Amino acid sequence: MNETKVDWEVRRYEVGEVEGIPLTKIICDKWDKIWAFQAKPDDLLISTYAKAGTTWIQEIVDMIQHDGDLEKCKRASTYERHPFIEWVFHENSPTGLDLAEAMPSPRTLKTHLPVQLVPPSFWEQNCKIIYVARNAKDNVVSYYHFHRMNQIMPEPGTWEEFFEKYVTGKVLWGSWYDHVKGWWDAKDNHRILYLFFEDIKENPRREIQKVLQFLGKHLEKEVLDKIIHHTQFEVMRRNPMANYTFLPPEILDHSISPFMRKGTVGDWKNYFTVAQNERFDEEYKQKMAGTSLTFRMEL
Ligand code: PPS
Repeated sequence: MNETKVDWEVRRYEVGEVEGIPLTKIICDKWDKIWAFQAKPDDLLISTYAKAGTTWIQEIVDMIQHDGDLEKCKRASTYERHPFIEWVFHENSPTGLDLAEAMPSPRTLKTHLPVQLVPPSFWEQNCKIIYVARNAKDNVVSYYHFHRMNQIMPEPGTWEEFFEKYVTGKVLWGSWYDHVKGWWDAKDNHRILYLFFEDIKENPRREIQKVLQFLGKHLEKEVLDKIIHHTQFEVMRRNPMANYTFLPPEILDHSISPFMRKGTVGDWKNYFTVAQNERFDEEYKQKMAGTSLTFRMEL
């Protein structure tokens, strides 16, 4: 990937806001262009709150689109295969928009934007969208470790400090609660397949079949078996085109915490204190009151 060869400027991002949602300042500065992004009817958008299983579903979708052809899926890194529409590394590297605009159709794109910030052309063009949600407790643990290893994310502080920022929505891309609920409501009016990390973990075959159906594809059992194998945690962890070792170590320091860290459900139990868990459950009840959306925190 060419832009990895540029002189990376490694410093932690400043944070700004778009309509009350914390985003990196460099994204806020380019917001008008991002909002004006022109989606095409055959674009597929993969949307998630950060650390909800984005890379996992990206690999599953890519394998499906390429009929299980491993070599084709190794043609480029996750970042290049599926442009991250709102992302801006720094001034001198191509933005997610640049990569998307340079890509021939049909394109598969990635976003972490809350539903109200998705560029309107995606709705106008009636694009298909796959959303993956992950339970908040595992999500916050994963996000914390990602901030530790990613040298350009804002400083996470201690686990206790990060936990507070997360539950109050003061992290990049904003409140987990608003994100998962906003997309949940949107699925009733748009072409959105809403999946759960926990379900994919529990039964990848069943969930991949949902993706196949949504994409209008049929694959032979052997191909499906191959996709299930190739997209399991242990295999993806060793795939240099999917495990984020393709970014320079100055940015992602896997020795602090690997990008492919554990890939499990219930790891939060190793981090939440009893007091944090009580506080979390109390707040969770209030914030999730009135929604039909439910999560499993363990399998
Ligand atoms: S990002 O930076 O937002 O795109 O990160 P994202 O890919 O959404 O989330 C990373 C977490 O997903 C886990 N992961 C997987 N789990 C199970 N199986 C597979 N194949 C898989 N691929 C990625 C990854 O390990 C991160 O979770 P944690 O809990 O930190 O391990």
